[in-house]
Amino acid sequence: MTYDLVITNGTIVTAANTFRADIGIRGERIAAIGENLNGQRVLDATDRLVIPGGVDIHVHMQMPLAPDVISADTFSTGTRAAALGGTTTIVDFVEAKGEESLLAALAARRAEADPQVVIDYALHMTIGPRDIAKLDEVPAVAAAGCTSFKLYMAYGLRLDDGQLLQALEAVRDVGGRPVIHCENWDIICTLIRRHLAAGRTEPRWHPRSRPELLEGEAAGRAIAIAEFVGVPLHIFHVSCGAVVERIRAARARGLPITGETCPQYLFLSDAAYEAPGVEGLLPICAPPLRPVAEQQALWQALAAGDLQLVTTDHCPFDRATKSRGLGDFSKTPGGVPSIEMRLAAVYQGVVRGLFSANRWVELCCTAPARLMGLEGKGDIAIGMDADLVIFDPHRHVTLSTAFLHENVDWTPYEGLELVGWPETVLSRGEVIVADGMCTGKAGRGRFVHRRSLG
Ligand code: DUC
Ligand code: ZN
Repeated sequence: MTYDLVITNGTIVTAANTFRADIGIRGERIAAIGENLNGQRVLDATDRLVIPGGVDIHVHMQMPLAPDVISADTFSTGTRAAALGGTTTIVDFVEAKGEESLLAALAARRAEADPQVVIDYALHMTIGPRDIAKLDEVPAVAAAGCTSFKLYMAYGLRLDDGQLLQALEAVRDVGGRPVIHCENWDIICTLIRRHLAAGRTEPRWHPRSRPELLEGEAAGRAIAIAEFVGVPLHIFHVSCGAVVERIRAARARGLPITGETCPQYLFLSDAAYEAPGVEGLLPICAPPLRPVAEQQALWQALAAGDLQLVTTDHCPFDRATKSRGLGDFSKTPGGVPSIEMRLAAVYQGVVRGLFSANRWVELCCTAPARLMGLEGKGDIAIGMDADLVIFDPHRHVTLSTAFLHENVDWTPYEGLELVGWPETVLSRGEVIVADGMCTGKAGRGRFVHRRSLG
């Protein structure tokens, strides 16, 4: 039996196991895992780890924040950077405009993404305050393969607690998965007003307007409402121990609550906001970067199972756009680029002896795929999509804007040294990254149609 492609001599790492075997690929799928497999094409993975393609369930490509402010990576540039970093599936967002129906917004977002994506993708449907009147569309949205729903407790899309209740009930009724941005918006607005009125306009006042304690409070409130409704809840971009504690306590009571953190919270701190001029504005994101002690709490939570996965919240803006916040930090578009470095970044937990390579795969590939119902993704088994990464665990890289491929003129990780980097990346059996180049064609990626959870 000859396979289209065989990966040989590698160490396969899944969330559950580590073992030596060849992988035989036929067409788009894994067809065999065994010894001495024959392939028309053979990739030698000697001294390399072979893992499932990364799954990043929180990214914002070409996201419009205002008519003239849009996140800098298109679906084309962003998925190319993702692929080069070993990510083969992303989940982005749909936001309906005004009175636009949710289904029309889904179709429009797919029309933007489909011709551009290099890797496979799915979409979360955002339910903002104007969408509460459209909740009768939620079953049709789920039937269209969009089974997760984004809820905000901050920004213009913020839902009040009554609206949160209604949205969570609608998502529960279709067996969907709500995902949520937890912050206390009323207090943030009051603190920002107070700081600006007192002339405190520099970026160092950004984290002081969005306290850890109240990110924890918002998460606790969201968990309580979800418990009351009887629906699972996934908490986005956990930045601090105050939220970890809420998640841990809820899970200890058997509630289906999950949480993620992101590389920016694991590697950066609020000291970055002290830099002068636009440099201090660049790392503005929400929740904000926290004191360095919180990094330890987050790494520990990943190791202990109190946080279940790592995403990026990839949402880059170039320096010129970020400089809108000069003289008023609150006018800075929020978001940082992380999509390309995520897999290698989390591997540092293995390098530092904090958790196993299996846990790394679980955090970056398997858990996100399972949570989001991305069938065929996030694992290495016969019948799964042949989304695979040959990872060089020994390569030393120093991150820089020049090294990375995100469509921005800066990176918050300039000079960060990592051990381990993806070498070869396959998406549905096609080699799309080799020798540091992405050769996957725009539009080859597919929308992943998901089923409801229950
Ligand atoms: N936070 C950010 O910093 N950017 C994108 C959206 C978000 O919630
Ligand atoms: Zn986000």
